[in-house]
Amino acid sequence: MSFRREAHTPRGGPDGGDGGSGGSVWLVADRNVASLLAYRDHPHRTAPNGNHGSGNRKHGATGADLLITVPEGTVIKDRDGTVLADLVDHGDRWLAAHGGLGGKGNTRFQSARRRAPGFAEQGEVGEERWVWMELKLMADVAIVGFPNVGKSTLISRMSAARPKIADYPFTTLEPNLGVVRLDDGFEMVLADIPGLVEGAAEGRGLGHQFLRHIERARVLLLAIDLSPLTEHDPDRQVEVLLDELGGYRPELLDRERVIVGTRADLVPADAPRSWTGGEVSAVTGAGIPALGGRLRSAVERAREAQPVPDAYVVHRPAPEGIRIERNDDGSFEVLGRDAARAVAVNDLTNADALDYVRERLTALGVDRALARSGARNGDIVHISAMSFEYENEDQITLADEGRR
Ligand SMILES: Nc1nc2c(ncn2[C@@H]2O[C@H](COP(=O)(O)OP(=O)(O)OP(=O)(O)O)[C@@H](O)[C@H]2O)c(=O)[nH]1
Ligand SMILES: [Mg+2]
Repeated sequence: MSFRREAHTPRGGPDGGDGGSGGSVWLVADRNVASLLAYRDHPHRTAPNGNHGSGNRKHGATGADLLITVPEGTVIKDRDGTVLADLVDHGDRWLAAHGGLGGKGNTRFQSARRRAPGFAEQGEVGEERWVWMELKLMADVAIVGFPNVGKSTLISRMSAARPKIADYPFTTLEPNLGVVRLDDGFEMVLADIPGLVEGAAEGRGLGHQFLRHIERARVLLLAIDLSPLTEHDPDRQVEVLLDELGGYRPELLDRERVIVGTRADLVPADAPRSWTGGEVSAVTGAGIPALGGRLRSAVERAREAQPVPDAYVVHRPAPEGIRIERNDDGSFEVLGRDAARAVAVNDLTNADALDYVRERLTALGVDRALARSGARNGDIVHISAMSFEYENEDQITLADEGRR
């Protein structure tokens, strides 16, 4: 609230500008985010307030929207499990909490009857809510290899996943997922899947069941056993694996791929070595950082190459109009954004302000709605932080007529 003050105009008119609206909080799907871990550590996110309006009809600046990124495939639910939004593809966004509208400056309340409004509208309180986020994981990298080559050991070394590890084939019967987090915060999801055998494409071993899980991965990591314990030498393993992948779906051969030799510590120091594909030992940790770097590059390439789908905004219908509820103590509650705004003036001891509130509530039909809900003269009515006694002139008239 402000009035113009100049030396030669002692009683200047109102000149308070509007307050700026608060920023909203949006959740945005981003394919470069792989987990919701950041929200476990920092669950509270707040968009900035708008600024106050000021004299000289200056409007306050709007608070910037806060865009927070979540992985593709994040499902958003409320407390009771109702799905609010499903952010499937890169760019999909959902308005999680609406910033409050800025209040109108006193300039806006000037009228023929109200020359010098001595009140201004309060800014609306921004929305505040808890949401539950759940991630339907999609693997960036699927680890493909013969049984018992150390796939599960590798994922347990690179992520927090703790799959069963044992020295026999087909220890892993279901895919295991793990989030790999590099030092600079880069994240990718690794999938450890059951071992593949020759003839898998025709259904041998765990066959199609596991190949299905590979289909959606962006990058294939071929884990090739370098240890002398294996049936096929490394080059033959690569050959068979590629044959099986191609036999199942030829396009899998066009997928980004990284090849790495595993169990490198089991190779005798004096053995002749022909393998040049890079190697790791999940036991000693040798080669693990380098493998992380190679996978990262491949994942980044694959994410970039993926077409950006048409992003869409997930809408939720805004509550409209006003609603009346009865409290346990018999008082009435008037709910609804418009009603709350009508009473949000900064000074309710100001007669002009009260006049304005009355006008607005009547225009919104609050009187009629209260009457329909059975309000009687003298009942207490709450709107936001304001309370008043219900008083309906029609009722009084009716009562008077009744007595006559
Ligand atoms: N020395 C050594 N042993 C390893 C290494 N990685 C895995 N192993 C051992 O190799 C065996 C098989 O490891 P897993 O990780 O279960 O192999 P897998 O490829 O997941 O096997 P399946 O799930 O059956 O397909 C276990 O006994 C591991 O301890 C390694 O880098 N060095
Ligand atoms: Mg395994």
